[in-house]
Amino acid sequence: MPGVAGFGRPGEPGGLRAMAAVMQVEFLISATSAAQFPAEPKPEIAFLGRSNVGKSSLLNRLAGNQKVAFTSSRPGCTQQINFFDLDGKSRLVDLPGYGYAKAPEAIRRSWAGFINEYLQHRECLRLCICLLDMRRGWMDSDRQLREWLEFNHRDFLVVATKADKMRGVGQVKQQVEKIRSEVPKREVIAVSAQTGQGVKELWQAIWKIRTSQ
Ligand SMILES: Nc1nc2c(ncn2[C@@H]2O[C@H](COP(=O)(O)OP(=O)(O)OP(=O)(O)O)[C@@H](O)[C@H]2O)c(=O)[nH]1
Ligand SMILES: [Mg+2]
Repeated sequence: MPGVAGFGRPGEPGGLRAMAAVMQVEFLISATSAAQFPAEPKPEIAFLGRSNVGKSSLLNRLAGNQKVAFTSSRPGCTQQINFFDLDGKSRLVDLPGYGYAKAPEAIRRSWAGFINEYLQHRECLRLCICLLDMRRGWMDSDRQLREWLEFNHRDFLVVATKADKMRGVGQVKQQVEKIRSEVPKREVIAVSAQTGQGVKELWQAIWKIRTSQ
């Protein structure tokens, strides 16, 4: 069932709200190898981050709180690359998380293989959304990913998740500044899949990519 991407309260002004009312997010395919990636080239926006950081939950929130992607409190929930159609014009891509130490070695190696294949060779990948748990900030595996993206000239922005777990606005600001200090030239957006905080800003960033083609 497609999710209608929505945010904001009735009566809120602005084109973004109108845009949200017409954007459809619909599951397309779960891929475990490059051969299964959708063939038709459309701009793709990928969600990257450690296991359990909240990639799939954020995608559901973007889809107007519909359960288009599976989520779990157990790390390692997403084990395929999941493609979602965005209004027939672009795609959202939910990737398995990294840094899940308990996953068997063979599984970790196979994930690394096809994630690498996707990130390295996918020509229609336009934007990587790198998620960090706001409580933890940058961890070594996140830094490795960041360096890899920079080296490979992949465009990315940083999203700090689970803002609702902070003690108020002051702590959110403090954590975001700490995260931003390592990427001063990048956009950093604080979000909560639970409350919807930051979803509008994230849609704006995605919209820019979709319309810059
Ligand atoms: N409080 C709170 N919990 C969240 C938020 N986002 C995700 N969670 C919880 O964090 C856990 C992991 O969420 P997922 O969305 O499955 O995480 P993921 O990054 O997709 O994980 P993998 O698929 O294992 O890589 C779940 O228990 C979610 O309910 C948030 O914004 N606030
Ligand atoms: Mg997931």
